Amino acid sequence: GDAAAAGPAHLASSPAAAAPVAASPSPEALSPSAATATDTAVLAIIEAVRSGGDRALRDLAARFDRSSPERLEVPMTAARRALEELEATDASLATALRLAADHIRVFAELQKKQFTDFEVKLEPGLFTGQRCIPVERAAVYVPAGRFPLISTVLMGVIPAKVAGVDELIILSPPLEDGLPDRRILAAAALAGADRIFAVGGAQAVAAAAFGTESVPRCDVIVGPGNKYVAAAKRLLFGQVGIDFVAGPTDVLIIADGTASADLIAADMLAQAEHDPDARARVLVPSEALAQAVQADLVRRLSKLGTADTARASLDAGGLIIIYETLDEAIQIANTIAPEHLELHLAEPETIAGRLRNYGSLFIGHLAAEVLGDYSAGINHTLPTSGTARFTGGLSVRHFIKTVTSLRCTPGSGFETSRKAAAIIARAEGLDGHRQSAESRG
Ligand code: HSO
Ligand code: ZN
Repeated sequence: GDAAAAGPAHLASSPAAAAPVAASPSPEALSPSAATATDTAVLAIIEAVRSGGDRALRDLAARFDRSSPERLEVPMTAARRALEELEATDASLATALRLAADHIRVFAELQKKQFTDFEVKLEPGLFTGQRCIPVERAAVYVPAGRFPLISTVLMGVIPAKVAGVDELIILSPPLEDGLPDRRILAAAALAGADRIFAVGGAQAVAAAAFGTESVPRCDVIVGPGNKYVAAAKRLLFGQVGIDFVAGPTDVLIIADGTASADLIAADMLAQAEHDPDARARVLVPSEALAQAVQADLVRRLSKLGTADTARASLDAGGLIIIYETLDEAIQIANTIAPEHLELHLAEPETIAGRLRNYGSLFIGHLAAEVLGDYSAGINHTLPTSGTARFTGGLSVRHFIKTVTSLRCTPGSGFETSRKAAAIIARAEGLDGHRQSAESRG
């Protein structure tokens, strides 16, 4: 099909004849190529934190954050006080957060049910088992750059606590007063976080990976962040577990003739306003709908509080693509592997089964991504930059290890397995293995 104009008309992105059917571009932080400038800077930060501990954290905060607090740990009493203040001063936000938290918790509890322990007798004398063990300590990184992502606290903390993590810590950059955003603190108390640290950036990831005098060493670190945070997670993976390496957020909408141009524009802008690097794209069946979306984008941009960022994003990579057949649209969606995939279709269920690469699927005209971002119960920490090809979003599974066990008793199954082991060991030339198996005869 043809690719129509990108972004609002007055932003004059080039109408490309060749449809951009390539996978989402890999941002620098995801690139496996040689060390980038970001990597080099982050490696220096990692090394500083590893060798310098708290002192390095304070130095780095003085360089990169809005303040450098002497005391890195924020007492939970401060978070509980922030929650009480929120209840008093903005009861509707407190109530909305509680409703969101309830939905996220119910959903996470259902996910948890899929993790079951078992031991099965494969053969007489041969018992194999699985146990699902939560990690001891996990960290949720909560960015506070462009916007304070209050909802990200709920999305990280609740699945971890439902998974059964003993200690869940939050890491978030300090504001001018040395504390993270009050609403982040309130959400942390509401979600059930155990400890909070006013530490941000790549240094926060390094602190949780190694441990410092103040910050305890964590087994897993999850959550979104800028390219420095993303690079730190990628570079420290192996030393510590991570959810995935997050890049800029993106949405793809598949529309048909029943779609509302205005709702498409609204949803594209809800994505574009996150970041100039955020990507909002729509697949439409007709030139007429493409023009209508274009017009609605322009109209909505003129009264959008975050228009500057949204316009920058649409200018850089907003796309309205005209498809010929729904099959083609499905193929494009599977190639792009969007973080969020919205189906503005009369009968979305008929194609849902053929879509395979996405972080979250939003089915039908009413299922706006923003409900998933905040309050519907599904997680908003999702694979970006085409990584939905190989992973889903944050869930209880990121906080649970599936470990296995073997128990043997005298019996025919034990005997045949033992003899097979000896034969395979001989073939591999591993004489010690063979002897270990044969010695049990
Ligand atoms: N769309 C973001 C999540 C978010 N939106 C947080 C608003 N707050 C990435 O999925
Ligand atoms: Zn969002």
